[in-house]
Amino acid sequence: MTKGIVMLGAGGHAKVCIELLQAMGETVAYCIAGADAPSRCLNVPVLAGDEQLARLRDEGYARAFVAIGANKLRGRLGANALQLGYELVNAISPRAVVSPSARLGKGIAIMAGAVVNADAVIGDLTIINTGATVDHDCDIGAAAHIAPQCALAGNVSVGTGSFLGVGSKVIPGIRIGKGSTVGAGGVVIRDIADGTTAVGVPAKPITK
Ligand code: JB3
Repeated sequence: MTKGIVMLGAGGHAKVCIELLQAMGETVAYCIAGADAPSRCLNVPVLAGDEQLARLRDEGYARAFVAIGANKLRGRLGANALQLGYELVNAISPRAVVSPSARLGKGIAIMAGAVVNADAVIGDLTIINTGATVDHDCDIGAAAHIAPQCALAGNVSVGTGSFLGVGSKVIPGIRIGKGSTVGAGGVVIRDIADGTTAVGVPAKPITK
């Protein structure tokens, strides 16, 4: 009997990812959270402290999923799980539309209503959130977060660890650097450099 998935995180994002995995027919055995851990997350028991990850690995658990919205922390915890010998699974809603030619990394979340179109590339540990659309030939880096209802036209690239806030729109061919943020509702019509926050319609840099 294959042991269930070990999930890192026990907050709102974890609730959504538990339901994604259960809809895929998977079992989430435990959530591992920080010091503020609740006793359960939906119907899953919660353990406190990341040292539990190694203990569970020793007990034979081999598959993990990082369900934490903070990009840097998700990236770090994902690397830690891989180092311990876990395989990172993907959580993809049966109600998402993912092109057969799209190339998906590991530890990815694709929520209900999301669309990932032809030849798009989605990096490890990235979130394509509820109803977001990533069109043909987009290249989304690792540990990025495309928030709900974002719309990326064709050939858009988003760097590692970047965050596109809810409802952001990006015109074709735009390059958004790594570690950058687009504020909610931003309309991106020019490239955004690494480590930059841009807001508004059209989106303009407010910090570098
Ligand atoms: O915007 C949407 C639709 N979802 C957001 C999501 C993408 O990000 C959501 O609204 C939140 O903004 C955020 O969800 P998340 O990450 O679940 O946030 P929160 O509810 O604050 O839960 C954070 C979880 O991470 C808690 O269970 C913490 O205990 C846990 N945590 C924090 N640090 C940690 C650590 N867990 C582990 N294992 N290790 C840590 O170092």
